[in-house]
Amino acid sequence: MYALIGTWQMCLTGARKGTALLQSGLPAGDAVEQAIMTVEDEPAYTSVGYGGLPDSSGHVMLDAAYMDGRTLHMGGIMSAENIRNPISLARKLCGRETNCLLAGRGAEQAAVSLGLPLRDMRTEDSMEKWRKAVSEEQTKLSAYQGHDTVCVLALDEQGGMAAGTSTSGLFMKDPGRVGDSPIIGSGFYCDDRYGAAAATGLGEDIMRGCLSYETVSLMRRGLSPAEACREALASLTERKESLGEDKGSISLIALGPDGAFGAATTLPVFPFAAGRGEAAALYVVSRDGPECRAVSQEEIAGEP
Ligand code: SD4
Repeated sequence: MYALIGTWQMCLTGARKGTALLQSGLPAGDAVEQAIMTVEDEPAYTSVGYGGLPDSSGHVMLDAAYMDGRTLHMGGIMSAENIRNPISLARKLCGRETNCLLAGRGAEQAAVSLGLPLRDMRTEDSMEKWRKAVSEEQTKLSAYQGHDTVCVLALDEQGGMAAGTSTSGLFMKDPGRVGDSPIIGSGFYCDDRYGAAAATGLGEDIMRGCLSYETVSLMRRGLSPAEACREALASLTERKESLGEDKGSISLIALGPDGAFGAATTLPVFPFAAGRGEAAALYVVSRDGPECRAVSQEEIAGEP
């Protein structure tokens, strides 16, 4: 059985490429990398890769990670500029005994020494949005304003699992700000004995609950991927509410070693792409009802 799940509607084309690779017997890592690269290369998706939205100083700074569920090795980059495909660099760093998580200039230098292409990730459109935000003195930062992380989890026919994330983080973030996406246990986790999980939303909140590790840990204790997502999310949001905070903007996806998938969200609608033994299709889950359901593209037109 092969399976794949990825965050947001923007992931659908990449997710379909990923499920096609899995169907042809390729490893989970290839499917994760291909699915995420497809989103990174598309400038219309302004939250990931090329055309990503800049930080407050006008630089597109990227966070990404990759984890191999067989070895528990991870690789990642954070606050890194000019990396054409952050997921590919993260995957290449995975497996190193040391120096697997690189920040800033070091990540850029690693891309060069590993023979990966660099690219100016700014587009006219992304710089226009930045200039407008500067002129309007925009200071409030929030997730989900056209700003979402692509997270992909895959299971291959051999039982191997992998997880990946890629994002340009919050629009107008402070220079050097890092979210959950390259942080193991928060933005992603993958252990092919129990399953994989990943998060999108406000990284500062996601990290408080180590939500991806928590989700996999609940799967280890026997919860289904959907139950584990709901339980991990509820435990953090209840705690936040007990502190007088709102639930925040958080969504979780998870995949089990049997190919079962699930998701949970604090949003009215959280779209994702998934396929179990078949090509990926679109699904949604809502904070108002726990069940994930298949939807058509028309039904969720206008959603991220
Ligand atoms: C971050 N989690 O940098 C990312 C952003 C995101 O929906 O996923 N926004 O905090």
